[in-house]
Order: sequence, then C-alpha cells, then structure tokens
Amino acid sequence: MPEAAQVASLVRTSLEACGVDIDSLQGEQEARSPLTGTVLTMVASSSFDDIDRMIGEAAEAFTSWRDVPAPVRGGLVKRWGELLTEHKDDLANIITAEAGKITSEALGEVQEMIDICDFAVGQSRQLYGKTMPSERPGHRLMETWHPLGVVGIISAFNFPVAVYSWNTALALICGDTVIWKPSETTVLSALAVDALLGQAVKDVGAPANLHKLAITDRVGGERLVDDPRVALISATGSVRMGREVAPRVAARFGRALLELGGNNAAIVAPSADLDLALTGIVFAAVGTAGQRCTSMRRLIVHESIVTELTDKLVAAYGTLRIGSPLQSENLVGPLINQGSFDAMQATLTAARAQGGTVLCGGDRVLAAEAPGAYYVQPAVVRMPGHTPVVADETFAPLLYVMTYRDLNEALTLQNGVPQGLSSAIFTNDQIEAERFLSASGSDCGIANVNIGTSGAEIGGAFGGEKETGGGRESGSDSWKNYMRQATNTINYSGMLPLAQGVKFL
Ligand code: UN1
Repeated sequence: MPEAAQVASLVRTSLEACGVDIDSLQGEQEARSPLTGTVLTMVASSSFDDIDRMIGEAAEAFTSWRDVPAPVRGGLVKRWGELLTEHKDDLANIITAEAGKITSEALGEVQEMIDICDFAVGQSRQLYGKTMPSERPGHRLMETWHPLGVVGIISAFNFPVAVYSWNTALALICGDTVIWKPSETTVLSALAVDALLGQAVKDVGAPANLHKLAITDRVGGERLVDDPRVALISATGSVRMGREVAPRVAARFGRALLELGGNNAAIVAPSADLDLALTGIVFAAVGTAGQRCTSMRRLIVHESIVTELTDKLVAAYGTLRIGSPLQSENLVGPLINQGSFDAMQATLTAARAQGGTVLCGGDRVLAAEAPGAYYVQPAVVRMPGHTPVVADETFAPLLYVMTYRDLNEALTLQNGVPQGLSSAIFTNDQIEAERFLSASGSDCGIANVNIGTSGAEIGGAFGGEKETGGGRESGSDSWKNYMRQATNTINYSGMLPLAQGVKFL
C-alpha cells in the first residue's frame, strides 16, 4: 500500500505539471484518495454568487464564441487535445489517486479525451444541415444548425474527466460555452483538466470565459439546473439524480441530456467461445472495480454451460490481484468510499435472503494495511432468477448469474430491468446474434456481440433507454444535442405562393 504522503505528493506534482496553482489549493472542501482514505488537500468551493457570476460570464462569452467559424473553434479543441496528450501521464496519476482506477484504465480515460478531441475537430467541419425540395416553385428549403448557448455539465466520480470531455469538446466546436460541476469526490482531476483547457484557450486566443469550473455540492448544482441562462444540462450520475434534474430542467423548458444508471447484462449462448467470453465478462464486471455505468452486473447463461462457465469465472476471479492501483500487477483498485462498500454488503445480504448463493468474493481485503480504504474481492452470485435485488444497480464488482433455456427467455430477462444502457451476447450463431440486435432483441442503447458491456469507443453514440435517461453523447450525430436547428425557406420566385395550396388575398 502506498503511504498517504506519497499519494499526496504524486498528486501535487501532477497538478502542478498540468498548470494548477498549488498555492491556491486551500479552502473548506476535502479532496480524498480512495487508495488510502486520507485527505490529499483542501480546495475552495464556489459560492452561489460565484456560480451566478460564472453563468453570466459564460452567457456573455457565448455571444462572441458563437460567431467564430466552427473550424476555427475546432482549433481550440485541437490544442486542448495536444495538451491532454502531453499531460496524459500526469492526468492519469491524478485520476488513479482520486478515483482509484488502475493506471492502465486511468490512461485509457485520458485517451478517450484525446480521441473525442480528434473527433470533435473533424466534426467542426461537418455541422451539416440538409436541403429539401420545396413544394413551391422558385423556393429553397434548408436547415441550419446554430450554437445553442451555455451548457451545464454535471459529471460523476467514476469517469471524472472523460464524460465531461465528450460533452465539452462537442459543445465547444458547436459554439457553446461550458460550466462544469464535477463530482465532489473528484475535484482535483477537474482542476487539472480545466487548467489545460485554460491553457489551450490562451494559446489560441479564445474568449477566457468560455469555460467555467464550479466546485460545489448538490445544492450548487441545482442553481445551474434551474437557471434559464443555461440552455442544456448534460448530467451523468444515478437515476435518483436524474429524477431530480429532469423535471426541474423541463419546468423551465431547458434541454436535458441524461446518462444515468445501467444494469447491464450479457447473454452467453451454448455456441459461445467460452474463453473469449470469460475475458470479456471479467473485464466488464471487474474493471474499474465494477464502478462503470457500463459494468456488467448480470450474466444470463444457457443452462447447458452454466457450470462450466461459473467454474471458469470463479477460477479467473481467484487470480485477480487486488491492491494499490498504482502498481501495474494489480487489476482491482479500491471502491470509491465506505458508502459504496456498505451498499455492496447490503446488496449481498439481500441477494442471499432472496435465494442467492455467493460463488466467490464479497469480502473486504487489505483493511489492516489501509484502514481508511475499501478494497473488496469482486463477487459472483448465483441467483435463482430476477429477484428484486437484481433490478437495482449496485455500483460495485458484483455479478449475478442466472440461467435460461431458449433465447426468448434470455431476451426477456435481459430487457426485464428498469435500466437500458448496455448489453451483450456471446454467441457464434449468427441467427441469435442478429435476433439480439434486432427491434425485438436488446432494448438497450448499446448492444454488442462477442464483446463485453463496457469499454465503448468514442465514435459511437453513448447512452441508453428507460431509466438510463435516453441521452446520447460522444460520437455519431450526438453533436446535434449542442446546437439548435433552424428551418429556412427562401423565396426567389418574385411571387408569393402559399404552401398547401392556400389562397389568400
Ligand atoms: C461511464 O461509466 O459513465 O464504455 C462511461 C465505457 C467507457 C465510458 C463509461 N468508454 O465503459
């Protein structure tokens, strides 16, 4: 286990390298490391007046940024991507220390940011609108996409910077300005990334107020959510949070883009390559200590192979090294805090009470070495079916195993939860794979074949249905969320024919 002072010093060096003023790190809010459970530093939080001022300044900056040509706006994001590349290791250190991700996954998170910057730079030359044939002679009909306004981004601890960057890179090339409320648990990662964006803004001479960082709690977040000057709220987090945010934004006719909980399942069919499936399952269920929105939580296995697969799973779980995520041999870092550990324990108790059998894992480890940290053994629990506990998302490395007889039953189980983010099938039967991807197959926003549920690339749209909130972020045409669409009809006929054949005057 690393010493608390060692982690704090790594973080300070990395923050400084990213351009954060170390002397300014004081205030009333604690920044903790889940590696040790100790305080890394104190930080200042934004007052309600600060947040109000930030919204005003970002709204003002929008009035000039929206007129900058989109490919020139792309130049800012290009520079940001260069700085993220240069500081990839520094940022990964901070993410590891603050979110507990193993180094490889922390580097992967920064790579996702670099990738979305590349994507957004290309997109800045492709904000296409359609032209349509007009029904009237001498008329042209077309659509134009315009910048939207101030975008408020609320992000979660588990991807402290990547999901924010999907939103920000696209919002910036779309001509919007941004206010970011990061998770209270990962403010240092936010400070570093915001400092690099600030540097990029300076380097290309963009308006300084086009990005703002609001370090605040839920109540401060509500100020952002309720303010009519914020055109779009893009929020990532729990279903509970989404239930509060969505109606508040709707009440003022703002736009909301929600990426909420998942309860992601994989179906394993009899024809599956079990070794390939095993690797996909273990990464999806255990990666980021089961704390991804896309983490695999349910395994729906054909009854003919369940014993073979669970034996392999238990053996593979037995080889997983749990410990400091700074050491490359470890694959499982800590849970974010005691609350997560308690929630996992309560869920395990409920699962047992509902007929579940714990096949492996679930216990706390390394408590003597790191008394303030919560390292756990990832758990596999055999369930008799979809009992109530299976319907809830528990943000921990906890995988339920259930069985099925025919694919219809498997699909009913797969779709039989309130959430609809990610899903997968492991099969070598093409008919099954196509059925899974069809309209009557998986009801999730992400449906994969022979790949686990997590680890999506940025090029596709990311998000899900039902309680996951319906939003789509990142690739494909998600950029449209950050723009407003105008329909233009231009009359060059010299006459004024009315649509639908209406005669008037
Ligand atoms: C999240 O957990 O909120 O697909 C985002 C993945 C990552 C993003 C996860 N690319 O697992």
